[in-house]
Amino acid sequence: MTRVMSPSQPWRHFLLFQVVYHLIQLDGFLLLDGSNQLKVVVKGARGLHGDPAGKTDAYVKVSYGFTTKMTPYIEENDNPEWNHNFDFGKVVPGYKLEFDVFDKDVFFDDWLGRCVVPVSNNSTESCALVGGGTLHYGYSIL
Ligand SMILES: [Ca+2]
Ligand SMILES: [Ca+2]
Repeated sequence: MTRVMSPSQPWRHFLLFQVVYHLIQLDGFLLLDGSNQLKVVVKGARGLHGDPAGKTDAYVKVSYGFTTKMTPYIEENDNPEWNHNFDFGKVVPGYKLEFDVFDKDVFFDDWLGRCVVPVSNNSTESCALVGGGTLHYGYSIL
């Protein structure tokens, strides 16, 4: 008597894993291979409150899709000026640009707030941070 092998549970999990993995890969590939050039500038911030004693040691993380970039941090300054340019290369439009502002500390950096903007055309903007203060930035997508 012949026994027909049916896919067992682990095998199905493996197939599902393969499908999800390739979808993630595809998304990453599309992001790299997009048609629009995205450039971002982190200008500066005003009125940050990162440290109870002393001034803020601020830096900004900028994310688009799966890509995250970071400014250097500026020591002891509640009004830092980065004027830092980021070239995200060719991207697929439609994602939101995220700016997260942090205060660098010895052990755990403080998160000071986030700005989230849908990317369309070119813009210079600012946004209020939950931790106090304002972030100034710009972007262009061509
Ligand atoms: Ca702090
Ligand atoms: Ca600090």
